[in-house]
Amino acid sequence: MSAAPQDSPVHAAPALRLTAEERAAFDRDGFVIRRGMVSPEELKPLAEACLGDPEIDGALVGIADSQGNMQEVVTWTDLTQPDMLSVIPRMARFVDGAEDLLERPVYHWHSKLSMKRPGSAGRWDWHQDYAYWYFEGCLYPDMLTATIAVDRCDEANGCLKLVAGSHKLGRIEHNKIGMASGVDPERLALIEQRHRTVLCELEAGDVVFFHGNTLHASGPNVSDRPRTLLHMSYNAVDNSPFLAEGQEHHKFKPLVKAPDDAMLRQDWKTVLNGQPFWSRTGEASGSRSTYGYTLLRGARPKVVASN
Ligand SMILES: O=C(O)CCC(=O)C(=O)O
Repeated sequence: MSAAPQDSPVHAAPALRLTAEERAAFDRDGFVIRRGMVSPEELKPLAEACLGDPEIDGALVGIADSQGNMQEVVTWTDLTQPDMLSVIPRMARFVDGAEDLLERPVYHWHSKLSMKRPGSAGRWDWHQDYAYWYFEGCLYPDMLTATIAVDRCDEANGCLKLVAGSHKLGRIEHNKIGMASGVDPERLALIEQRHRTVLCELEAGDVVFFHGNTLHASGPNVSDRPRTLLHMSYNAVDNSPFLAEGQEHHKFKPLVKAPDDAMLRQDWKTVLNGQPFWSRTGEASGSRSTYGYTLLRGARPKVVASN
């Protein structure tokens, strides 16, 4: 992997920059969708890797939704590895998009592959991401996520749902709901009377940028197709967590942008097996995080080749 030369700052190609209209839509709705931001050719290695290794090197963990059904994710913060998953979140089009929307420099907060197997019942209950990031020490909600649809996502396989304009509600209290946590259903019903809920149906390669306070959820996968989203979250550089302990992985670290042809050139040494995932930190199945999420199945220990 080659880092960008210091004397030639990397910027997304003009065609990949968000337009003034797109930035206005994000300010109004709390999200904006850019169709085809990743071409089929660019997406191929990631899509193939996810299909070929749906356990993501054994690191995928199962988390309960409010009703105790499992959804599966793997999360990472470090982007210094020679691995595909360290390169994609550094690509200029996503970083520039985040900076254009937040109107200041950003760094990588964390990324996640969120996977729903065919016929899986797990859903994401309604929540704002900043409701959790607040407790991780960020003073401002100036954070967002750029999500790449790795597969086509529609209602049947559990696409994202977003409440337009909900980022203007500020941070909403989240409570424990069953085995998970989320927005109080009574408050949600009132919000839904005033705001439009949008089914975020995406073709593979479409990207949605959504604000840290935008309410979102997703349903079960009742189809015979997998549903994989790559969520890449960014924080404003001046909003690094103030907590002295426990948030070292989320503190500001300079982000070296990768050129926009990195996916085309497959500018990595390993695909899915070089990344230090959080899920390897060994929480016990059945444990409940401070946020109210219950871990149903931990990651498998990493198999180290012996020779
Ligand atoms: O992937 C999804 O359906 C939603 C994931 C999500 O909301 C989250 O990770 O906070």
